[in-house]
Amino acid sequence: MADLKALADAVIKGDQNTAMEITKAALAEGTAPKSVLDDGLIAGMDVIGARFKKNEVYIPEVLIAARAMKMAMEILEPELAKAGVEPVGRFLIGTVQGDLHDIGKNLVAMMLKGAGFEVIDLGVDVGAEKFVEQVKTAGVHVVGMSALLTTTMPGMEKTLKALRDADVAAKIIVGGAPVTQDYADKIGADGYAPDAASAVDVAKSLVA
Ligand code: B1M
Repeated sequence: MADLKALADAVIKGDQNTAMEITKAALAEGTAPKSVLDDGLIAGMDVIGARFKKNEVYIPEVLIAARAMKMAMEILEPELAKAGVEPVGRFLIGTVQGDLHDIGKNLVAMMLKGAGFEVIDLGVDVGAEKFVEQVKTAGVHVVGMSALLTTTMPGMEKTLKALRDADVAAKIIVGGAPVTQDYADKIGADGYAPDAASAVDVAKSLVA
């Protein structure tokens, strides 16, 4: 019987080889792909997310854990698709127009994937029109916008207005170093998260 607790531990330690081996072994012996995902990989990333929030681990540990999860996911994904397992939700993310910072945005994307979301990453310098076009075509549940510059924050308000004007049902989350809950409230966002682990919590609550 595959040890999914050991799989979670391998993700927590960022041990990609062990994570891949256990994933392969679990599938070979008939463990349900959804169980490998929920009880192994996501369980491990949940622990990393909680520790990151409490400042018990830092960005490098999160990136290493996310990398181990990603490697195991490459083995697991085809089996999840065969089994018809749906993602928790579809999340569209991008850094707003004029802004080239992507380290935090990438971290948010990794943590969301770690929590079972399908993530569409539009990259950096994303204009309102592109957000709207993608939300309309990709069946998105949550839109996430990141900004690191006070000068690009108004791009969030502009994009949010364009999304509301386009009458899309997707919920909208904003974040990034200069962004605050007050600002999110002021522009009418559905959610704000100060860090990547909180972004996962907010996204989960919005799709629940
Ligand atoms: Co720039 N930069 N930068 N920069 N840069 C800052 C942001 C700055 C604070 C530095 C400073 O002056 N002290 C300052 C902004 C000042 C301001 O507006 N308040 C600044 C500036 C001015 C600039 C330029 C204008 C500099 C210039 O050219 N004169 C220029 C702008 C370029 C542009 O975007 N058009 C510029 C360029 C760059 C680099 C390209 C050199 C590089 C970016 C590389 C990259 O991202 N690929 C860079 C960097 C690295 C920084 C600092 C040093 C680090 C940012 C970072 O990655 N932090 C930064 C100073 C600092 O923060 N110490 C600075 C780590 C990252 C994990 O944190 O992105 O905050 P962060 O993400 C967090 C949370 O904010 C949150 O979760 C993450 C982790 O938990 N989060 C979200 C982020 N997005 C979220 C979305 C969510 C939810 C949570 O929901 C969707």
